[in-house]
Amino acid sequence: MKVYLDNNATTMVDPLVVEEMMPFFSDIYGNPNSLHKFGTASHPAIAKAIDRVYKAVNARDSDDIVFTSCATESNNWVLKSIYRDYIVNGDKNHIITTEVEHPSVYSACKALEEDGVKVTYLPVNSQGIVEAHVVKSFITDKTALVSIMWASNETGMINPIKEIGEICKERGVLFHSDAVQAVGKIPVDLQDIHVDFLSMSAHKFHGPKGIGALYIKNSQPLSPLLNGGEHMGGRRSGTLNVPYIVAMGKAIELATENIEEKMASIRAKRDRLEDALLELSDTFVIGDREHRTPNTILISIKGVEGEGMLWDLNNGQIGASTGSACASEDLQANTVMLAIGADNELAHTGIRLSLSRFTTDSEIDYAITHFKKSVERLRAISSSFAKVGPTPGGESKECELHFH
Ligand code: C6P
Repeated sequence: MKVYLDNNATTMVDPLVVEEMMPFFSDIYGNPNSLHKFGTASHPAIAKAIDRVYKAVNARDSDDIVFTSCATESNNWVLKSIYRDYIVNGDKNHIITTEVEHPSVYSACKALEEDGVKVTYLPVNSQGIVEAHVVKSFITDKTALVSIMWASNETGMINPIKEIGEICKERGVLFHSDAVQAVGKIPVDLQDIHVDFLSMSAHKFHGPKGIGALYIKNSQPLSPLLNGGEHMGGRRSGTLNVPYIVAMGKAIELATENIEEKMASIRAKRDRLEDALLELSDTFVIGDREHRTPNTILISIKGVEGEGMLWDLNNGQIGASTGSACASEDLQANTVMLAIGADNELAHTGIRLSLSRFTTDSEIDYAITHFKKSVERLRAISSSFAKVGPTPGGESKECELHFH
């Protein structure tokens, strides 16, 4: 059996999504900006996709949605254009974000610091959540933007976006949320929650990689990141990727219809997996379940290095991760675990398990059995390595490993 538990990194494309996008490769392939029928034939499908996206997040208007190539682009667009519009060409100089953002926000902020922008990286509490009162205390008259992720890709912890949105509105500060790990996993209602800009990515909810969107409240002015033709009203130049746009529309509709039911089914499987893994000694999960996306577990297993565990799981046909996929090649410690105060050694024990609506009960059974065996095996190996060989008196001595 193969078990894919890395759905926060990416998801399988739903076959219904593939079916819907296929005609737009070889049948309806014209450039939508062309005036002939080959081009205009795709217009209804593009309009339908925009409608599906704006309705899925309960935005007010279809004009508020702009398609991009991915959430990395959406995030960079907001940060770099706010810099240009409000800092270079305005009287602001400050951006607030967090220590635990995805690199597409965090590294973009680091780059803006090199251009002279003052950036505050807010800490998180012991659950990995950014507290609203902390956001409030750092806003000044010079703050141009607050950028805080809706839910963490590493822990699944959900930030108090509604409260933060209210604070930003009250203080007249623009608010961006990277909602890549929220859209399609939990309800996102943009008429209930105040957000000026919101980033989404189709491959996190069973759409293809390489297509994302940016919600721009009331289509407010935001200078383009890419200069070029008049695509998407001149807001995002580049020939429209029609098959992927169609796919994103279908994927978001499928992910968000009856979302409460889908969440309950995923949560039941996640909780069963989590309960079983917590039966192992010296294990803990970051963050409570109440404030977590229903598909995610970030678990730490004392005495077991995350990378070793991944390797062992991989041998058993189970795909998991130690955290963000884009940081995993560097064998970095888990950034959220470091941010909540774990030492480097502990932060290397994190394993992220993330389910999807396609995860089955028998896959969970298989994962539980294999995971427990892996932990036993790896703990046995690490305790034999931790033994200092026989002393002249013939005794063995256990080395103390340092854990909090
Ligand atoms: N996180 C993970 O393993 P793209 O691929 O550019 O559409 O999305 C980037 C992105 C932005 N924000 C968040 C919160 C994300 O989780 C991701 C993608 C993957 O966690 C790959 S690094």
